[in-house]
Amino acid sequence: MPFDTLTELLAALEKRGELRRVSVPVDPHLEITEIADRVSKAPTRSGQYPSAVAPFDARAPRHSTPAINQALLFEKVIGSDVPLAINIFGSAERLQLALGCENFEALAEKISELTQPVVPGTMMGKIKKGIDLLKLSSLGPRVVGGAAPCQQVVKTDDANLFDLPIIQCWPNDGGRYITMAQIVTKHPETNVRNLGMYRVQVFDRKLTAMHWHMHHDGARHFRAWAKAGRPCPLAITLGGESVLPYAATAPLPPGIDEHVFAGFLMGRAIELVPCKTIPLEVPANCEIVIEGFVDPEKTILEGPFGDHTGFYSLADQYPVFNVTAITHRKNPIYPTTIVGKPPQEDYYFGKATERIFLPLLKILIPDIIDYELPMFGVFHNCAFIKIQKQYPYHARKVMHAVWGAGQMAWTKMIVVVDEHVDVHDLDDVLFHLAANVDPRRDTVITEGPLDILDHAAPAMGAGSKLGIDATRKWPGEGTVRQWPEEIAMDSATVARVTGRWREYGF
Ligand SMILES: [Mn+2]
Repeated sequence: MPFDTLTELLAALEKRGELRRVSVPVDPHLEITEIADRVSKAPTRSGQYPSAVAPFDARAPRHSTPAINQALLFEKVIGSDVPLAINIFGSAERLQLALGCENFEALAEKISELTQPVVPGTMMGKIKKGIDLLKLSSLGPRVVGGAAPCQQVVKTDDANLFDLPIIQCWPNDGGRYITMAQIVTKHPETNVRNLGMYRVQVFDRKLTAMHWHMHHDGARHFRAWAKAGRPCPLAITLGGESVLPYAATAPLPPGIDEHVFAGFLMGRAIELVPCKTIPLEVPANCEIVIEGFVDPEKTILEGPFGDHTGFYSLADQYPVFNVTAITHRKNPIYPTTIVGKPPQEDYYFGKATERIFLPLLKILIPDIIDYELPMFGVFHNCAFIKIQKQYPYHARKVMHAVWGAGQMAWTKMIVVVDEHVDVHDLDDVLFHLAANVDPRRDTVITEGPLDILDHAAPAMGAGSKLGIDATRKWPGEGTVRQWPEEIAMDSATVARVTGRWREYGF
C-alpha cells in the first residue's frame, strides 16, 4: 500500500535501510546537490545500478567517496529549521514502494484495466474516459472540513519562503528552486483542478516565478484567468500522500484532475481542505502549502536552470507568483530533488511512465512488443522499439506511427529491433544496430516536433528525426544478399547445462 504522509514513507524507507540521515550542518547552496548526485549514481544496497549499463560516472568514479543509493534526510540545513528530504524516489524499488506496487508492470496492468471498458478512440481519449469513470466512484478527491495537518501552522503577513531549506542546485542556476512541488490550479470556468510539477525559482520572501511551458495544464489555466484579467490562484504543495509527486508528473490528458489518478493509486479518495487565503483546495496530508496568486501581467527573468537534459535551460520571462500564505505541519519536512545528468529521481518517474504506458501504446500501435527509453536519451532523445516483423519496411511503418503517437511524437531518434533483442539491454541493442544496419539503406531522416528543451534542434521544438531499422532485412528491403542466421544456442542445451552447472565444479 502507498503511504498517507511523507513521514510514513520516510519511516518505511528507514526500516528497510533505504534512508540515510545526515545530522551535520549542510549548505543548501550546491552542497546538497553534490551529495545527492553522488548518492543517486551509486549502486543500491543489492549492488544494482539503475540500468543494464552503469550510469555515466559509476564505472570510473570521479570520487573516491563510497556510497549507497538511498534516500537522504538532511536534519540540519544551514539557514533553516526545517529538515530536507531528497532522493526519496531515486530507485525503482523506492518509487514502487511509494506507489504501493510490486513493480511498474503490475501498476500498468491495473491502469490498463481502467481503460478496458472504453473501446476505440485515441490513447488519451481512453485514459480520460477511464478516469472520468473513477470520478464518479469513491476514488475522486473529497473536500473535508476540520483541522488539516497541513494547516497546523498558518503564516500570512509573516510568511517567508526563506524559512524553508530551498536549495540552489547547480553553480550557474539563476538562484534557489523549489523542485519537488505538486502545483495545484483550477480552470476559472470549468472548475477542473490540475496538479502539475513545475520548478519554482524563489526571488524574495513572498515572490517566485512560475515556470511552465505553453502546453502544460497549469499554463492553460493561467491563460484562462489572465484572459479575464484576473490573478490565477495557485498552491504549491509539498509532501502528502506518497503517490502525489508521481501523479503530478504523469502525462494525463488535459481536463483531468491528477488527484483522481492519485486516489486511484491510493485505493481511496484524497482528502482536500480549502486553502486559507485563496479559492483552492489542497491535500490535507501535505507537509507544506504555499498559497498565492500568479500575476496576469507581470513577468520576471527566470533561469538559467540545470535541467534534466544535462544542460542548462536558458533564462526567459515567466509569470510572477505572489505568496499570500504559507501553511505547514508543526514539524514539517521539506522534500526536494535535483535534475541534471541522469540518473536522478526524475529518471524513475519516467521509467514508471514508460512501463505504465506500454499497454496503452500497444493499443495505439499493436506492432510494438516492448520499448525502452534509455537513460542516456533523457526521455525524448531516443527510443528503442521491439517489433515482430511481418512485412518489408515494417520497421519504418512503426517509426512513423511512434512519431505520431501522443508524447512519443517528440522522440528524436528511434531504433527498431527484432523480437529476440532485449530492448532493455543497451549492449544488445547497439550490437544489432552496428551489425544489421547499412547506414544509407536503413536510416530515415524526417522532420517534426521535438522536445522544446532540445538545444540541438535548429528551431525551438522543431527539427529533424532519425529512424534506424536494426531488424534483419527481408527480400524487398533493398538487399540482394542472403541474410545470415544469428548464432544462438538451442534451448535444450541451455537447460541441460544450467541443470548440470554444479556438476561441472563451478
Ligand atoms: Mn494535467
